[in-house]
Amino acid sequence: MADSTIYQASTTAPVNIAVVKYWGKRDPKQNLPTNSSISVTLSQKDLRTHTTAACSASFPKEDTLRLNSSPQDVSGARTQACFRELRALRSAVEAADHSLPKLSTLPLRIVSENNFPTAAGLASSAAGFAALVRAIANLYELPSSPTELSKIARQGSGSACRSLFGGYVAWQMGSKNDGSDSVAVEVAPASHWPTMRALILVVSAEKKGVSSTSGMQITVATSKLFKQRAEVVVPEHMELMEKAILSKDFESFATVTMMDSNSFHATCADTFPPIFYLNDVSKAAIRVVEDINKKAGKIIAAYTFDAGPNAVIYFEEENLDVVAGTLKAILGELDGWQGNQIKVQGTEGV
Ligand code: 2P0
Repeated sequence: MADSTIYQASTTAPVNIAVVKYWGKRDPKQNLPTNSSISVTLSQKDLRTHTTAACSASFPKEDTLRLNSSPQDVSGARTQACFRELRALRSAVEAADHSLPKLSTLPLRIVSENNFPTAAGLASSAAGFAALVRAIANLYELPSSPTELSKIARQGSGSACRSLFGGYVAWQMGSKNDGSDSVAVEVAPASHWPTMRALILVVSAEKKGVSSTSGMQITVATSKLFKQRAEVVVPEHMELMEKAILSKDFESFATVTMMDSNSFHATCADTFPPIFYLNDVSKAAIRVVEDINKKAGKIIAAYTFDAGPNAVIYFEEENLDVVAGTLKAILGELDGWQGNQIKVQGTEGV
């Protein structure tokens, strides 16, 4: 009789918001980027994916994935790459120890839930693939480090490699063609800078018009500004950002964050046909942050925007009232206003 044991493991993964942005692939198949990036991991209390991975000989033969109760297509190259690589690692472990159950040959059943709206453009693919990879790695009891797993999560979605760590995380672009050095590493744990906060302004919860994957491909192919960004601007921003984080220099952190967001959206506007992710409310948020900083006489808040109109505002806890209060007073009638402070996620529990 076939063994009907169900093996399973669960995990959660947080959302990360880049302060030096990933935009452009030198190898679209493996998600190898044209530049390095740095992100801040947000608290799982507010934004996270919870995933359970299970396998059993009693399951139907096909691998399955449900996200927020809806069946998802797992036949895409990205999900398949994650399944394949994790199975290969488990298979090597099984080959070294014949007493272990042969989980690598069993069908997988993955169940994921986000505690935030998937459609809101809040980096759901980053938390999603990070949770999927770590849940299966836990199920297979793989000894892999987060940096090792980041190589697999990267193939699911580039930004997912950074969600395997808490705190401040760099994705080193690497230079090898096989992707073995394109990995995420910790710059500093959240505990290094415990006063850092993020505030999310959901300007629009609609799905974005141009997906990141196709948008960045058109940028690489058509924008002349892009080369300057990838080769000159980002390397400079990476160096300044790492220094700002390590020395907890908020003004420098904020300046680079805002300039890098602006540089990324400038290359989007320089794409042909142009890509516009910011709308009038996004631009109003930029002006409010500028006013807050002008009134304070120093930089106490920083805006950043990904591939959509929603703003993430970074600030230090002591400035919560003035930053959140001013933004709310001017923009607070928005449907998706999320005025709660969001802490930076610690490494513990990640
Ligand atoms: C980032 N973004 O660094 C940048 C900033 C959007 C703007 O990473 O094609 O969903 O799956 O590798 O990771 C969004 O791109 O793209 C992204 P794929 P991904 O966070």
